[in-house]
Amino acid sequence: MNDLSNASGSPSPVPVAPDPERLAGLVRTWAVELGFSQIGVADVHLATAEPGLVAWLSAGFHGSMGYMAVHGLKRARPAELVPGTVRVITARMDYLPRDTPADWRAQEAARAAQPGEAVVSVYARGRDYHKVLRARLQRLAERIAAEIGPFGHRVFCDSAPVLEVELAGRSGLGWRGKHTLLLDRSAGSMFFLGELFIDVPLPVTPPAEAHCGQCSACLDACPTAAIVAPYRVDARRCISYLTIEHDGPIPVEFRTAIGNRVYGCDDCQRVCPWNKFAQRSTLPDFDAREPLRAPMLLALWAWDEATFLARTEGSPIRRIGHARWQRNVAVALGNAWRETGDPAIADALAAQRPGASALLAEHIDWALAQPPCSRENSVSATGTLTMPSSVDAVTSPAT
Ligand code: B12
Ligand code: SF4
Ligand code: SF4
Repeated sequence: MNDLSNASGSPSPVPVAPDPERLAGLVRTWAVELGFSQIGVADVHLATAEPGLVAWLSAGFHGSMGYMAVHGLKRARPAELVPGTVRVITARMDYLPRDTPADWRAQEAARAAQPGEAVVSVYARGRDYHKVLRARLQRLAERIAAEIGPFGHRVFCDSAPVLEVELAGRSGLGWRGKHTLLLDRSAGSMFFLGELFIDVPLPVTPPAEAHCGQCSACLDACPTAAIVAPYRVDARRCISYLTIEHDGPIPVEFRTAIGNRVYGCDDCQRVCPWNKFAQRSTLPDFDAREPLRAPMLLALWAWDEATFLARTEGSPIRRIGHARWQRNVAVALGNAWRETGDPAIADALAAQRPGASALLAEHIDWALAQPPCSRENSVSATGTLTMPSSVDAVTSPAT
């Protein structure tokens, strides 16, 4: 099996598929067998996407995601990234857990409004998608090789400078919504994207028609106004960036809006009318793991580093590390403290203040400084009316 980037020895001629149409049909069948919902074939000419990428970077919308800037326009030039590439097989895989109820969007909205509960983005409740998609794309490549012989290829899933949404859109996997994600009439947007760069000239598949129309639900719903205009996301404002990608303190201006989201955000997708049609995964991999299905904030706050590592084994959450995780939970607890006035929250925050890192200590202090709702009428994280047990913990956190 050749890897385009690692080809060694004398250059082999670009293989020509015996019958490109027939091969494309076979690839489609194998992809579905491997758990993909749809595949397309894109060419490698993304020149018209370059000005948008440049404008986004120039505006500084990537924030501290240095990896978005460092490769420059290579991100829009697949044949520069992997010489020899003439086509990109694009693939999408649905990720709603198999037991997702019909009213999942209403249930997610309800959870987001429960301050004592923690919300982990739906995509991150099961196995790390990078591993799932890459392994299955590799198996797809092996089946192609078994049919046509060795060919140049390389698989990607959110792992390299690749304009994944652009490639998928051009090859008909859906249209770009105003929130910038790809969506499809029969599948909404709750799917991941992956690619197989190949040196085989398969026939390209045409783009899909856009169906956002006059809708602006995603822009209106974004808690931090991160979708600054249709098709433009300022990542620095996005809760997904702030809770996952961003290291260091979360800017104070966004902390209240983060609410109880401790990892990622689904709001712009949850409100999208097309996600009525979002599909369940056919694989068990994305089933929600128990500690992340419907966690309470105080339970997550009690995780020490060893517990964090054990509970997030094989999950995408693991890569943010325990320090960022605690930072996120502290913000959510601050919001819960303000909303509920539940003294158990203030006590738990104060208990971790001694010995906290400078980063965490600052977030705990912020959380404890939130003006809690009326003490007389406060509702605890467990839903019962309550009175504070420790006002000291609120007004003078242990230092
Ligand atoms: C960086 C990144 C992020 C960043 C920035 C998001 C963004 N919109 O760029 C952050 C951390 C915020 C993020 C969040 C999320 N992400 Co993300 N992310 C990526 C990543 C790695 C690169 C995206 C990228 O190239 N951005 C660069 C900008 C330039 O691209 P763009 O926004 O698509 O913009 C195009 C146009 O809109 C236009 N444009 C944009 N801005 C501007 C500005 C001006 C002035 C002009 C003229 C034009 C213009 O030009 C661009 C080129 O055509 C991709 C994986 C990949 N390698 O592609 C995943 C990816 C896009 N993310 C994904 C997911 C699932 C998410 C989240 C839903 C996760 C979550 N639940 O928390 C959220 C959704 C937030 C959102 N509304 O975008 C999936 C999306 C799958 C799908 N159905 O589309 C991807 C494809 C990963 C994957 N392999 O599945 N993500
Ligand atoms: S993921 Fe959340 S914060 Fe980011 S753009 Fe969508 S709604 Fe806004
Ligand atoms: S919410 Fe509306 S505007 Fe946003 S992506 Fe969905 S259909 Fe398009």
